[in-house]
Amino acid sequence: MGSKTFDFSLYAITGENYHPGRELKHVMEQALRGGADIVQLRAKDAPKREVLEQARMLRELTAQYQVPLVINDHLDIALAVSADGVHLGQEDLPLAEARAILGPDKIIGISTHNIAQALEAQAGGADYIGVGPVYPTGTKPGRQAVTTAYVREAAERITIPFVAIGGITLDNVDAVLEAGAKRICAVSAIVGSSDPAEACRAFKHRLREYEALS
Ligand code: 3NM
Repeated sequence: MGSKTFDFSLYAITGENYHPGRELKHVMEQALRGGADIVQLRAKDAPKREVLEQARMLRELTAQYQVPLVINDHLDIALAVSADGVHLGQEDLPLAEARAILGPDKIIGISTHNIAQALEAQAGGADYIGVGPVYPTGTKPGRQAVTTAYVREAAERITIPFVAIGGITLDNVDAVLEAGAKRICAVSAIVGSSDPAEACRAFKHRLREYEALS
């Protein structure tokens, strides 16, 4: 496990397809204004040069707001822009290799879709895990939803931070929080919103309400 300290409750991930005609910088700045407290650059289909430019821009922006920036998949880009870490899927570079390259101080997050993967990532020194997709989502089509049952299981058995992800909206977030999530992550419900700042404020409000109850 790394020695860094970081914490977050609302994790905003980029998704450019969701805001045609609106600049990535503008949309993510709104999310940060609304209270997103960690940002991930996720640009699965973009050419690498473009991802690098976006990463540079988001590095500057997230530094202004003093929140961590995580890069999906591209370790080289994370290093090139001095991002705080990377997020890796089950098919990406394995955690041990990523840790060997990045060292102890970078954040490494791992997507998990069942408790066995979660326990493996935790034992392997991940800094946080994603738990999802909780609900079916057009952002990752064709993937079986794990439902809030997996969120509940993670809440009982996982000791590192975990973030619930996948199809989470303001209409269903209460069920996710009730299942024990203390951190939530969204693409479409934030960047696809006509008012990302307001969407983030509303998510943060729900997160705080549940935190106060627990
Ligand atoms: N990872 P939205 S679900 C990027 O389960 C991603 O690991 C998932 O987008 C996982 O908030 C997902 O629009 C999509 O559903 C999240």
